[in-house]
Amino acid sequence: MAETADIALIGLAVMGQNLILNMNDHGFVVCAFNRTVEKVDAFLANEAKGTKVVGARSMEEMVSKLKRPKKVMLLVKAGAAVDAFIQKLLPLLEPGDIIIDGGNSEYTDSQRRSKELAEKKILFVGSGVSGGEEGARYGPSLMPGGSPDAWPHIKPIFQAIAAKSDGEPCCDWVGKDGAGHYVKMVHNGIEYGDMQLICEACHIMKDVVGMNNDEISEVLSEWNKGELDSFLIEITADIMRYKDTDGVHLVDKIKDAAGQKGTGKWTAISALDKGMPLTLIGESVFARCLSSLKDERVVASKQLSGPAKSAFKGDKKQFIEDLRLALYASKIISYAQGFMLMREAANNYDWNLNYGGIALMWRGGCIIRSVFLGEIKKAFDKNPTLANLLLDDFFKNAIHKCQDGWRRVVASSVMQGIPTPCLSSALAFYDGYRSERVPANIIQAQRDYFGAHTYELLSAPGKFVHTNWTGRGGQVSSSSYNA
Ligand code: 2AM
Repeated sequence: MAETADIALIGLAVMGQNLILNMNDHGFVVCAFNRTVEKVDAFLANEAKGTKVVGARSMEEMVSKLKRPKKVMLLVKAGAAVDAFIQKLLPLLEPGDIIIDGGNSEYTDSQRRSKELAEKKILFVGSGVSGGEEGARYGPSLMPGGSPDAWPHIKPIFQAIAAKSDGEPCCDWVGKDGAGHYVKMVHNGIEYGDMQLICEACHIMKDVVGMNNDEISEVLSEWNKGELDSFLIEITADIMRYKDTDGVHLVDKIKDAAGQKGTGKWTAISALDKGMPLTLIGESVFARCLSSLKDERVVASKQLSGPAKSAFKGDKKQFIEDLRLALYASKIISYAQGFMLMREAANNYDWNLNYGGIALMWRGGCIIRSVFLGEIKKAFDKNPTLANLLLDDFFKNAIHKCQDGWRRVVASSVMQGIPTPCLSSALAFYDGYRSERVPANIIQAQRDYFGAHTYELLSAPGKFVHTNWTGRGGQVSSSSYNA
């Protein structure tokens, strides 16, 4: 059998099919395979008709068609299906061959697979793929991580098919073992935050200012021309003006209970594990949880009261500008937190993450693509070891410019009883982060009071002491218990 294919792709659901067609467009020969083999025939006879795509009816046939080092990309359901295919591939591959998992895998699975396959001298890549079906077909954001030796072999294919931003591919090497899937997970967490922030802005326009859907849509379209220019603002402007066949806005007919597949939750869990204050993404996940308690909310809405509704009295134009500033500032906080989490993960797992490169990977192709990410790229280009995005001059000045309006918006929402978990927790984070002193000294005193956990004096760093606060109890401090 002639070894003619540049890469094999297993998994012919929409994402897999579209990635194959994208690779084909860029001159690569792809061998397609699927567990249900009939789908290979159907794909070749339909979507891939007239292309250079070849098919295989068995894994052996698929592997025999590949050039060396053989590259096999999996686009199958995350979890057991990936491990099952890896096990079937192992006897068919040789040292130096490459397995790429492009599914929505947990980064811990990619860490494990990297290690297991390295022992067998197979190069493993776990790659985040973002941009949905459209992205996969015409240019996704790709976040590959794993065995660095695999990168030179897959780089030409990955960078060719990726989205481009100012001519540069939205794809670069992220780091070893699970780094690619970790960065993709944080991307999804940030996506949760961005979506919730936009929802809160729409809610405020509707219930604080009293605007209708078309007016909200116009404001979003206007915002999309400036600093907030992004895919999610753009589609939300479309959503707010979209009318159903009966002329009624479709968005008002949709049940207000948000679904989730888990990547936002994984990001928040990882932040808790690593002790990083990822407050905005955490709130966005909990906001979805609260929304899904629809039945309980219906009951509570009839019993729990809030402030009386009042007509908007202020300067509407000024308030909408304040809201834009509040959204922008909160977004800066969310990304600053996301990069804090990635930095901590990099420290934990010994990843050498390229933060500017990550911003560029997210700049185009993916759901959170925005002009704003170009500014993040610039900040890390200027200072690759930047400790926190908030300390970059551009973002520092932006927050300073935004904060008065941001505070007015949060205050008005609180007074009107409109929930703004992300806008307001972002502000609380900002005020905490910029505080030299926070009241955690009282927590330390409380812990020492009830549990003899000891505390450190400002005047004697590193020395932990216990006080017998009541004169009762002993002088003994707790050393073994640390909950
Ligand atoms: P299928 O077409 O044979 O169902 C998305 O679901 C892709 O993952 C499809 O290509 C699907 O194959 C594949 N897939 C889902 N679960 C799988 C499993 N347990 N083993 C192998 N492939 C699986």
